Amino acid sequence: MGSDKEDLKEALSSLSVRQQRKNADEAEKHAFWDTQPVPALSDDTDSLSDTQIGPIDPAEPDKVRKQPYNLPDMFQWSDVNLDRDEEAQELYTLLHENYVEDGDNMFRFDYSIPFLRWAMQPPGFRPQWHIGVRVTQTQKLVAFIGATPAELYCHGARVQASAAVSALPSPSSPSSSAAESAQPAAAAAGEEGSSGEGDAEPSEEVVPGGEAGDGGNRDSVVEVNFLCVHKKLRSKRLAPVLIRELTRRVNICGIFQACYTAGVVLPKPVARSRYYHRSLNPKKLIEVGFSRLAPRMTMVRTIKLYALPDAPQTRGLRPLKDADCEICCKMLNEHLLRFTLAPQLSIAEFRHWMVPRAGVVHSYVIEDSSTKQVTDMISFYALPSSILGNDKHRTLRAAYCYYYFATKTPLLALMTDALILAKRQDFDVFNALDILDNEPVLKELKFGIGDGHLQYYMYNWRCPTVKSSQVGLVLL
Ligand code: MYA
Repeated sequence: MGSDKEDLKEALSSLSVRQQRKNADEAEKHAFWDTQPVPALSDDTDSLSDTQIGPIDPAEPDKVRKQPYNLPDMFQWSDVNLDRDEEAQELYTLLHENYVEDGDNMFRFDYSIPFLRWAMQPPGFRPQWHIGVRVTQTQKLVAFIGATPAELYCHGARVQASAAVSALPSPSSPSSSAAESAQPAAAAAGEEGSSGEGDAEPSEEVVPGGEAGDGGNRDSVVEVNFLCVHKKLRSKRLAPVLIRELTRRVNICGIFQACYTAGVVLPKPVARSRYYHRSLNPKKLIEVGFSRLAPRMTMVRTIKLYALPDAPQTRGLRPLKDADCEICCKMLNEHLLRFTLAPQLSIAEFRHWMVPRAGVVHSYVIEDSSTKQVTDMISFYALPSSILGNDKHRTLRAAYCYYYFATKTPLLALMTDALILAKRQDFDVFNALDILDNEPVLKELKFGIGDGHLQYYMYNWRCPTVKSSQVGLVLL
């Protein structure tokens, strides 16, 4: 017995040595990220004082490189024009075949074309931030990275290059004049775009926030997404070139900060969140290996366990419509101000992100029958995954919890209705992160914790870490 204990002790201590070594290796080996304005994994960001929160590198518009970065010989830059059906289809195919998979390579995100257009063409989007890489000889699209503008607040400060205007907007004016008038340094300096030499053709006109729809340059950051390199071109250091080129094109437009999420751990997460999953169609989820039958449970009992009412339970629930946008934008912004890391939306952005689009985003409000006022809102988006190597089922239909606010209806009731609505629209599973006010409600509603973690990152912004329950930002 004694020697068993000793063995266990030794095994545990060698495990912890190995873990320490692994951590040290992870902390050391980032040939690309160690050159970027991001905190190192070993940096103690939590002891930063308020005055230390802000850009890591100052914005230096004059120093922004004018020419595109060089790609290896066989490749060329090629912006993807999502308005053209052929190009949207090419991007769809690249992602469908090569984008994010789960840890066991059983599922791969399958963003639809309407979803990609929605995700990448919000108000103020810049076509030159939809960066593709093609094989010169065949013109095949083999890599991509995308960015969209946003206005982001973190630890009470507006995330932006210039310290001039950084206070939180007042709750009564969600799209505050402070935010509207902020001008990132390079935009003010009128940095000129250039398509440079060689194979690139980006036309980088400088129109700071001109297309935002409600005036002024509100963009403080870009949200980066859809970084993808074809499976056959992995580990050839193409990703760092894509990231550098995107950074250059964003800097040219006067923006020097970004945020992004990833399943991998890189220097250095600002927040770490976890996925939770609520079975809507447990039989299919078990058949495809997404979930397992719990010990001592039969399929019949499992189906019963996850059964939901046929219709939403909250009186006054209806789809959000265009006329709701102004007031709902204000209410959502107010709600988001409660979180340490969260965006503020203009009305145009709210309209873009929240007005229902079939098969893409589903948003509902609760309207008080006597006052006709909207009191609550809930939404989810549709992001299916391809099921890899299953003969019976090809697609996992997943709904993802999106933005909401609740002033009258308990969140538990709102989220229950979201589950009912998602089930009614034939989704197999409802996913949510443990961000916003989600966590206590998820536990009540029979969500199970997944194995996936999602890290939140900021580029060129130093600040203390944020608890997942203080994250109010949902990236698609
Ligand atoms: S997250 C989704 C990412 N996409 C996928 O997971 C799809 C499947 N995987 C792939 O397509 C490839 O494996 C990718 C890497 C493209 C991910 N974010 O070219 P490489 C670093 C950032 O040899 P590959 C999303 O879209 C890695 O640590 N960096 O590797 C948000 C290493 O650097 P270092 C990543 O496997 C994207 C280097 O790349 C990621 O062929 C936000 C290796 O390069 C990752 N997810 O290709 C991007 N994965 O040596 C950052 C690996 O230092 C935006 N790496 O460890 C930053 C802000 C930019 C704008 C700033 C404006 C101001």
